[in-house]
Parts: sequence; structure tokens; C-alpha cells
Amino acid sequence: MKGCLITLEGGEGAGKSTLLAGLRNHFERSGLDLLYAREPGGTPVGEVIRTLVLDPRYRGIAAETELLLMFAARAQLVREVLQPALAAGRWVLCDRFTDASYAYQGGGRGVDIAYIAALERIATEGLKPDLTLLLDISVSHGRARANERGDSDRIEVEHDDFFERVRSAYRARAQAEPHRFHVIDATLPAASVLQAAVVAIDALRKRIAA
Ligand code: Z5A
Repeated sequence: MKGCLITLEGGEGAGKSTLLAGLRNHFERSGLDLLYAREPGGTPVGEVIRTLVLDPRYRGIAAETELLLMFAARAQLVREVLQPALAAGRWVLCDRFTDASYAYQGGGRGVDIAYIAALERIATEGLKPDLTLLLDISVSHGRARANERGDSDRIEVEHDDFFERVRSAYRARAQAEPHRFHVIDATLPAASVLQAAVVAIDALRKRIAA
């Protein structure tokens, strides 16, 4: 049986963590054995990279350094977790993946897309999600939600125009790959966001089973 990779993406305050908790609860009860991963992170070395790259003390990290750190963590996650799990037929739900680098480092920071595409080939060896759930929300609405959480990491302190570019990049990717992306209106109540995600995942399950 073929394993499947589902990824979760969105900007500031979109509600990924809330949705993830809802999906865990839903699929535990409905018997789909999902493996959970996150980026940057998801492996011992990836979690060290996450701590480093999000630490607000390192304001001077260059955009290219940030990009390389994201892809270093990803290269490890792909080899240590994703490839073996998918080869064993497991379903994996990953909190962010390569689309985040195109959105944040490409859109937000303005790093050349050709650099990102080259690193993608090295780090992922062609691994692409079967389904990407994109939680879409305006920057002002999302940031208002995120501000209620308190402490900000090194990327969260960026200005609104940075997050506008991130959002545009995500939306452009979703438009370019409508068969892979499922865009969810993240301003809906949490229960409706969860319902929309479950419907999309169930549709993928039916497609794979057919
Ligand atoms: N990053 C990158 O730059 N390049 C890369 O390649 C990768 C990542 C992989 C960490 O990501 C950072 O790494 C991130 C992008 C960068 N930087 N930024 N900014 P992360 O995914 O680990 O962290 P995050 O972006 O902060 O995601 P999060 O923790 O899942 O937060 P969230 O999306 O804001 O979710 P939340 O905590 O569930 O929701 C925020 C608040 O809204 C909270 O109070 C909820 O109760 C509330 N909420 C949630 N849903 C709803 C609904 N539906 N209605 C009303 N209120 C809601």
C-alpha cells in the first residue's frame, strides 16, 4: 500500500496548531493511523536547528543562511522520518514542508526561487505532498490572533509587508497546483476549519483506495 504525505501550511495566526490538535483527536477516534511531523524540526538534529533559526537573539541571520537551515532540517526529516514511513505505507501529516520555504524565504525574504528549487531537489529527492491544506487568513486578522499568544520568535517579529508577501506566495502556489492544494478559509470557526480538513483528507483516502 502506498503511503501518503499531507502537509499543513498557513501564515501567522492561521490556526495550524489548533487544527492539528483537532485532526489528531478526529483520526485517533476514526482509526486512521497518522504519523505526525513538523518543520523546521521533527528529528533530533532538526529540533536543534529549529531552536537556532527561531531564536530572536540571532536577528542578524542572513536570508540565505535561514534558507539553508530550513533545508538542512528538511533533508534530515526526509531521510530519517518521511521516506521510511512512506515506504512502509504510513500516512504522514507534516506541519509545514517545502511550500513554507517558497513562501517565507522566497516570498517574504525575496530569495531567488531558483536557489530554493535547487535545494528542494537535494533535500527532498523529489518528495512532494499528496495533499496540502493551506489555511488562508488576512495578515491583520492572523496577526491579531497570534499577538494574543505572547512571545514572538525571530520570524514572527517581521513587519506586515513581509507577511503580505508570504501570503501572496502561498496563494500563488495554491493557484498553480490546484490538484495538490486545498485552501481553507481560516477565519471560519475552528470546528468548520476542522470539518473542511477532514473532508479533504477523506477525499484523498477514497482516491487512494479506488
Ligand atoms: N518557516 C520558514 O520560514 N521556512 C520554512 O521552510 C519552514 C518554516 C518550514 C515556525 O513555524 C516558523 O518557521 C514560522 C515559519 C517558519 N514563522 N513564522 N512566523 P511554525 O509552524 O512552527 O509556527 P507558527 O507559524 O507560529 O504556527 P502555529 O504554532 O501553528 O501557530 P498558528 O497557526 O498561529 O496556530 P494557533 O496557535 O492554533 O492559532 C493562533 C491563535 O488563534 C490561538 O489563540 C488560537 O486559539 C486561535 N485560533 C485558531 N483557530 C481559530 C479559529 N478558527 N477561530 C478563532 N480563533 C482561532
